[in-house]
Amino acid sequence: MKIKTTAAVLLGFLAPLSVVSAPDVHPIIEIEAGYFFGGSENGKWIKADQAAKSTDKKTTYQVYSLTKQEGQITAGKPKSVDEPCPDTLMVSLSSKSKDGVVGLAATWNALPRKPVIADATQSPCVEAIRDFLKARGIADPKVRIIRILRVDLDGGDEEEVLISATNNFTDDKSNDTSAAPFPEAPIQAPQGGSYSIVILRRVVDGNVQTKLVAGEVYAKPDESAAPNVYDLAAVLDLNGDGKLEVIVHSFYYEGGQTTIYRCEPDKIEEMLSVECGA
Ligand SMILES: [Ca+2]
Ligand SMILES: [Ca+2]
Repeated sequence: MKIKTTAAVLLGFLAPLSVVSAPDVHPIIEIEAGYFFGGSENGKWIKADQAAKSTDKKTTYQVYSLTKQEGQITAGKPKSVDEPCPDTLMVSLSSKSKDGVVGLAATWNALPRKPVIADATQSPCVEAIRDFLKARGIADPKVRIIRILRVDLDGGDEEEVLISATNNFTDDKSNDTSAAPFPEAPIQAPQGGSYSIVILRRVVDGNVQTKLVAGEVYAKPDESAAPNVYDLAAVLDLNGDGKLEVIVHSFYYEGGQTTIYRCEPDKIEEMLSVECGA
């Protein structure tokens, strides 16, 4: 009887210490390989090595694809990928997810406004890509749009438009402006006129503004370059501030990278990124 009382008193005394040490970090993972981006805490972005310290042994992530929530997945604590990328952290996932792109351990809805995949032959978008490439030095651009996504990123009145376009003149025979199949990363150095870009169009002060989120444009051939293909992977609110970030996946013939961009009207900035390549 006496021993029991002592134990209870001791536990009551120790309990508050463990509660104080639990931080409110919301980790983010890439689903395909299990790479660990880091996370956010009260809306602030936390880098991977820092966020990994406050991740539990077992974490439940909400899985999101390009257009919807795909259920949940659990994962262990992040560990180094080791060779060839010891600086990248990864988790082992409880199951596979076919369409899942990003996992987020948080209670807020990361898709408060659903993106809509639009017809990739829309002429204002084709014109916008043509003008963008001309301004980057390609005299007669061969416009090849892969995807057009409409979504209100900031929760204002206007919808924004995201466009991914890639033309590396590889051997698929799709014509200039039709919805092209998803391209492979070429092994050859880029020809002049090659590009792979993700563009954001939004209305700012009554005018349509066109900005590069990520990509590469080769006005001239470049023998030293291994061209990357850039794809619009997801559009999610990953830090809980109500604004959607744009997630871009890029890859070349022996590696890849996935990056979370914050897209404000005045500035597009990289927040967190994971990568691995040979
Ligand atoms: Ca908007
Ligand atoms: Ca956000």
